[in-house]
This record gives sequence, C-alpha cells and structure tokens, in this order.
Amino acid sequence: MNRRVLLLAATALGFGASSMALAQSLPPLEKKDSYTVGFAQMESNNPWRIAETKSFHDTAEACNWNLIATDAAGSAAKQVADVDSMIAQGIDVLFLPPREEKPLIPAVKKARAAGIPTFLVDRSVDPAAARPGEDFVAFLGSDFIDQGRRVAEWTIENFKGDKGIIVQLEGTTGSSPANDRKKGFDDAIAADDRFEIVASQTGDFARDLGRQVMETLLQAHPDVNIVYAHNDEMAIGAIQALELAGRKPGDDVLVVSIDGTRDALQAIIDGKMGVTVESSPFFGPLACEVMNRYADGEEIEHWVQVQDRIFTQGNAADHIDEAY
Ligand code: GYE
Repeated sequence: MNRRVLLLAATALGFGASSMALAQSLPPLEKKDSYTVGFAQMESNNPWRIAETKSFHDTAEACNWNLIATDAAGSAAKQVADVDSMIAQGIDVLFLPPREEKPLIPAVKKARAAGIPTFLVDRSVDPAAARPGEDFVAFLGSDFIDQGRRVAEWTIENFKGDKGIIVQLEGTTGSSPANDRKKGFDDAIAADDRFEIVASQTGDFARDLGRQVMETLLQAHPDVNIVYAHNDEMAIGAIQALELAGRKPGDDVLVVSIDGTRDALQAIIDGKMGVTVESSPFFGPLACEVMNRYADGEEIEHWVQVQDRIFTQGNAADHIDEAY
C-alpha cells in the first residue's frame, strides 16, 4: 500500500515536471506561405527609426508578410498597448524593439502567453525579467557595450590634446543601448587618465534634446573638448549647439558617436565629427531569415548578433550613398 502511494506520487511528480518543461518551451511557428507579422515601432522621430520601419515594410513584400506596423510615438505604455492590439488581431509573429528595458516586459510576457513567438529587434529587455529561449525567441541586434568601447578606443588613439574633458550625451534612460553604450565607453576610457568625463546626461536619442542639453552643459563646462553622443542625432544636435556658442567642432572639440546616419557621415566628411561606429537599422531581411529558420524547426541562437563597421574620414565618402 505504501509502495503504491509512493509510486502514484512519483508518477504525479513526473507528469508535473514534464508539463512544466512543456510550459517553458517556446511557442512553435507553423510553416505557412504567408504570415501576419507585427512590428511595434517605438517612435519615428529620427532617420534611424524611419529607416528601420521602412526596412520592415520592404521586407513584407519580399518575405510575403501581411505586416501590421504601429508607432508608439515615444511612449512605452503605448508600445505595450500596441502589442495588446496586435495580439487581439491574431498576429503569427511579433517583432518588438522595446523602447526601455523594463516597461516592455509585460508585452513580451503577454505575447508569450498568447502563444506568439516574439523576436526582440534592435533593443533588448532586462535579462533578469525576461529571457531568450523562454519568454521570447531571440534578440536580434548589435553589441552595444562593444560599440561604446570602440568609440572610446578610437578617441584614445585620435584625440590630439593633453587633457580630454568629456561630455557624454546618453540615449533614452532605461534603454539597453543607453545602458550598454555608457558602460562600454566609461570602462574603456577609465583606463587612460588623460581623460575625464565631467558630465553625462540624457538627450533621449533625439537631435533637438541633444542640442538643448549640450547648450546647458556648455555653460557649466566651457572647457569641454570631447563630446561622446550615444547616437548620431544627438551628435548633430551637439554640433549645432557648439557652433551657436562659437566653438569649432572638429577643430577645438572632438565629436564621436554611434549609428552611421547620412548626416553623421556628411559631418565626418566636412571635418566636424571624428567617428561613428555603425549600428544598422536594416533589420527586415534578418528578421525574415531568422523567422523562416524558426518555422523550419531550427533552434535559434539566443542572440543573433549584428556586426558593425566603423566610419571615419578614411571611408565616410564611400558609404554616404547607402546611408539613411
Ligand atoms: O542607435 C538610435 C535609435 O536602439 C540601436 O535607437 C537603437 C538606437 C539607435 O533611436 O539612433
């Protein structure tokens, strides 16, 4: 009798364990000729975002998607609501660039609960709260720590002065690229005592805010001679502020940044900016390829890493025609 009870308990445990394993496995994606695909864009206030959205629209034709694209206009709450409405519309797959690392977790979890395979594109979420291979399939994007490190290393090699006084314009607070581009840069620059970061403030990845923040920081730190912006839009805003204040970017201030937009490549050609490490917005084709591999039953690597080039005086003119 005791044995039977034990046996029953063991069987029940066994069932429990296997249904748990089942609950953790990712939602499958049926192989079909065409898919209804959701792309929940976070905002459209800069060329990078516009190029990314266009890349998804262009891919929709090539990859036979019925694309539902939304624009959260800079609001994480709206981005969550946009995903809700896509789930209600019965999308097969979700591509999500989470504006910030934490507020978008509920969207990831809801899509998961609705059985919709989700791929994070271009930004990621807090890994302590949602995990690739469990809550979402994979993150498709760049190594932001490495981007920040590469900007710092280029600056260390190319800054001509004795003492580098750095102002840092950070991206959107709580976003993965802002967190990681800061970490990569700060750690690498700390290794050289020629440099000091005197201020680090958010410009929300936006040109106009970058300009305003730079104007304010210039008053507090008139001796700044290096500006590190987490993206090209803020770098261009900073150049405008510097010029308005009578400074000469490229001459008495070194401006360094990340992305590779057309305006940044032009600023490099014009001698106003030193470097931009690439962060490509053209995610559509990669999204199509990874999604098809997933539908084929392939196990997808948790981080589908994008390789980034670097643009300087030496090659900016060769790439400006393909820039956005
Ligand atoms: O650098 C920036 C955009 O998430 C990688 O967001 C992306 C960043 C990109 O607004 O320009």
